[in-house]
Amino acid sequence: MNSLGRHILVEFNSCNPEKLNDVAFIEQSMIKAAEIAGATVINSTFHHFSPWGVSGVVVIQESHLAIHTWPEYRYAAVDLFTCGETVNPWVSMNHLKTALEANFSALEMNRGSLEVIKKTDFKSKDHRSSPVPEGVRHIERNVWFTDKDDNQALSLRYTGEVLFDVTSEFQRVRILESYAYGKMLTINNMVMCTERDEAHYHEMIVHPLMQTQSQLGPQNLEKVLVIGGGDGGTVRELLKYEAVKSIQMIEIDQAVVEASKKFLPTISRGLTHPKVDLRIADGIEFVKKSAVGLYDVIIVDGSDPVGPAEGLFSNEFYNNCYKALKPQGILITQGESPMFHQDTFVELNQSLKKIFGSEKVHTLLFHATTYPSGMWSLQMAVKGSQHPHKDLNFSKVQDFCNSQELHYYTAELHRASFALPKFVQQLISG
Ligand code: SPD
Repeated sequence: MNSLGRHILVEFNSCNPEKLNDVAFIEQSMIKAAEIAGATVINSTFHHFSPWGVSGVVVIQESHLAIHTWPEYRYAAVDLFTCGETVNPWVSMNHLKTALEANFSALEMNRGSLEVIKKTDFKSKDHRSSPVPEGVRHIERNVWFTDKDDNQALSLRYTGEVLFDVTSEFQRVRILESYAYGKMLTINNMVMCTERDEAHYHEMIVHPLMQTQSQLGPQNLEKVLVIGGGDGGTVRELLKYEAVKSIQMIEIDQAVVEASKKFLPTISRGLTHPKVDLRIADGIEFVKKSAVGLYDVIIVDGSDPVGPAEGLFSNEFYNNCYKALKPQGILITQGESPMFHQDTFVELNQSLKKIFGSEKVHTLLFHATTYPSGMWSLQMAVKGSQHPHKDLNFSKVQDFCNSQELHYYTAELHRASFALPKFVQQLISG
């Protein structure tokens, strides 16, 4: 070879788009492609992009193998650069052709033509780095899950193994194992919860509401309706109140329940409790048909407003919730982020104010460390005259917290969560 290396650029067309959008599959196929071609894999970094597409590189001792995919065009651009004669790039490309169910066309270039460049007597002054001993091989995989919109993202590194992956009639539900936050549940490439920080969300969607309602006496906590919440975290927190007699839970997607029961037992353990009546059904339809004045408490623990959760952000849905509540009833809903989803945050607040009255809607913020921007909201709406903190007996709240060994919520935090930054106040002041 009269050059330093070979660079193969390949156009993969007519690929299977699902495969092009599966970051774990792409990473595994690329590593395999490098290995069977005779390369020594050093590490890999792969990212999935929302709504679709994957980019990644496998660094090999002989240089690199890189890919960028466009599922919407059924197209992937791949390049392999290899130094020396030990790697056969065409073996890699044939493997990828089969894996992606693709056609391909390719261009091969010699890089660093020895007709043009000449070797010098350069020697590094740093002689400390020693070669990797024969037989010792460590592949550092660097696979990232990314929850993003067009301009912002949150990424978590995970092992690359997908523990659960079901595309139901509604959405794609997965369980991945992240390094920093433990196992996580994702829906359509958005983080729903992680083992490490789920308590922030689940304690905050339940306890400020239940403590506010407790002021009216335990008989006002008896009948609870949860829409969504298929992972079980919300139900687990509700079961900490003896006064709760029944929880009607309506989750649209059996796959969410199945994934959580199998892989997130600490979150889902309440789902089989005798007080819980879990039905797989459409929560929007369920509330539409509900008897008037039936529930003390309604919790809307849905996903983001794309796919089946879109209707959980509509006026009609909250009108129906209002009717389904008892005259002294209370509701809370996840309210998206004032930073990441500003428009949805504002619209939801306005819609609840129209239905419940502007004095009766209270916005809370908390730290959602694995949702994009990290700043997340909940909207609490009361039908009676209860106020979330004006007359609250804070020492009673703290006694409850101590007795339950909570992880995030405290009496102090209850008050603090309603204290809004100036810009958030301005957003919802209209
Ligand atoms: N961006 C994520 C918003 C998800 C809210 N629901 C999470 C479900 C946890 N029970």
